[in-house]
Amino acid sequence: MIDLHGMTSPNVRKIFIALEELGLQYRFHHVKVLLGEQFGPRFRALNPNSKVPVIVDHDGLDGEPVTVFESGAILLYLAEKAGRFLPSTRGAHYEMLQWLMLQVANVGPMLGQLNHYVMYAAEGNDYSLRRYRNEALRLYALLDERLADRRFLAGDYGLADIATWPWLAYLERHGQSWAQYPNLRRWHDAIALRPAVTRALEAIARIEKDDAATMAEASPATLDRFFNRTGP
Ligand SMILES: N[C@@H](CCC(=O)N[C@@H](CS)C(=O)NCC(=O)O)C(=O)O
Repeated sequence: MIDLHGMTSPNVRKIFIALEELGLQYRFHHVKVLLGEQFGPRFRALNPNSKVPVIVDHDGLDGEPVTVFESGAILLYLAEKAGRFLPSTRGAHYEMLQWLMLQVANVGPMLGQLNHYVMYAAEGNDYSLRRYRNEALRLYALLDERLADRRFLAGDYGLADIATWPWLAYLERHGQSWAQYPNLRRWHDAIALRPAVTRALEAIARIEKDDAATMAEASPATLDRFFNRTGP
């Protein structure tokens, strides 16, 4: 059994999708990040970086319980556990890793920063907004270009696609239209039709009320801490 600690954010969605795709049994534990639960000693024992997602596999690869944080590392762990989504040739393996790393190092952080400046930063953010919007648009264009002559980001459908797909939910909120990115749209819509993705989205919908309840409870002070406006 695998315990997944998280909320409904895109980095956690990746893990829901992977668990469903790989047919691994899991239980979900909601972490109240808007209230600062990730900074407490119980959560920091799982991830000293105070971020979700985290998994605890009680039946780890070496027969011992294992804890894994960082969504990219979790995806690789789950793929190894299930013996799927790991390409068999070295060339294909590194091609997959490149696009997985590109998601973890670029798509997530840049789109995440743009979300922050579009949705939450009220004052004095023209420079930041412009910078992150330009980076996000560059990445949307890069993904669209990559998908011009292939169905998936790296070989067959796999970890790079699973990692990237949840982030595309923000494309329209970032002022973009799907018509601008026809290849990305085809890829996005094909993945949305996968039964495992439907199951993952159903599981996520069931916990949306927990995120909403946490948001309702959050105070200006807990939000300041969550957004790291006041420093460590
Ligand atoms: N690089 C990390 C990023 C994880 C991350 O940023 N998680 C956010 C939610 S999507 C979080 O836990 N935020 C709480 C906080 O920053 O205090 C990963 O891919 O797992």
